[in-house]
Amino acid sequence: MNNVSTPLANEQPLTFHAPHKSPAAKARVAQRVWTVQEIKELLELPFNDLMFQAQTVHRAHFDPNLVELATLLSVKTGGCPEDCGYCPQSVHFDTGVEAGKLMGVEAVRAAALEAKAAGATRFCMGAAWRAPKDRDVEAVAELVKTVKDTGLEACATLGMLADGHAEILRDAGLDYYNHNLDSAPDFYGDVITTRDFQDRLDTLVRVRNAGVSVCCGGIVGMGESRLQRAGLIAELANLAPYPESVPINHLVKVEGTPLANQADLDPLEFVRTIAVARITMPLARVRLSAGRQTMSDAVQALCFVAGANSIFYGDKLLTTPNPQGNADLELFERLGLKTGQPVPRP
Ligand code: SAM
Ligand code: DTB
Ligand code: SF4
Repeated sequence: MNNVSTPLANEQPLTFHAPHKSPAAKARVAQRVWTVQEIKELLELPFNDLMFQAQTVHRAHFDPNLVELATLLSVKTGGCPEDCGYCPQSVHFDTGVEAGKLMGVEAVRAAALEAKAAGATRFCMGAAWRAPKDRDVEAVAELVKTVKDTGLEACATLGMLADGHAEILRDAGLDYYNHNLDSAPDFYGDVITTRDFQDRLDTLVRVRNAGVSVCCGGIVGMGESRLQRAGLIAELANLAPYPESVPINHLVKVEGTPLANQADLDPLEFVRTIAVARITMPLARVRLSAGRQTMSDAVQALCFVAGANSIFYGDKLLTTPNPQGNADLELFERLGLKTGQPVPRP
């Protein structure tokens, strides 16, 4: 288990030096500090009470029937030197994912235009790097400009950033940088040994200081305890300010990874985690992220009741399948959901 030094709920949180675009900051909303215990108590509420609270918070801040469609593209696949136990793109595991080179501008433009035509408003490019080199960041900056030219919001997830990288991406027009905390600090070392929790926090500070919006969430269903799920949400909610965008992924079990045979999590526990993310980060876009392929329509519907207002849309995540776009649009029709960019009410 790694030693981590992260801000606990009642300690001084991370300091940010630059102006940022956080809705909480714009609205000058004082941010509450959450203890892990308080969050665990939320997770343990009777299900109806939890849904009611989450839906009440959601309705106070957002149109409850508006959901964002974000499309993913793996712009650099596989061959990653990190050993994240869930990830099919790590060189440490034999998963059949082939390593590729960074995609070019024209292929990315075509994928972004296709996503836009299908109704997406956000385009997220993922790269299987531990940390991009300077020349990688320059190349991705060109891809960001290409995505922005299509009129879509641009997001990228490239691994750990060094000083100056976030500024280059910001200047190219990047709206969000995705960098997940992934698990509670006291579970992190059980899943990843090649970096520690503090490395993740350091990159988040760089992103925030550059004025790029933060997309940061985690994965549930990796064998963590409920207390550790509360620990993950506490870390996210106590970032100051908390992320503008919070992807809650359900583990996608991939053959060849150490977590391939992980026992199933009760789907209602996943719904509870979404609800608690909504309650503790009321102005964030909370994304029902990876794992929908094996989730029933009813569980997904409960996630929207719990306050999820974003999904990954398109038949592929990075390397694994996602529901077909038309199946998602049919589900939205049945639920009376509209698609668009959720913006918190003033
Ligand atoms: N290499 C970069 C990094 O780790 O930050 C960016 C790409 S990485 C694939 C982005 C995120 O995908 C991870 O932080 C993790 O949350 C998610 N992810 C990867 N494999 C997953 C899986 N099998 N199930 C659910 N989420 C997964
Ligand atoms: C996030 O939180 N989930 C996405 C995105 N950010 C980059 C990735 C999910 C990956 C699922 C496994 C795969 O398809 O390789
Ligand atoms: Fe590499 Fe990211 Fe996969 Fe970890 S999650 S192995 S850092 S691509």
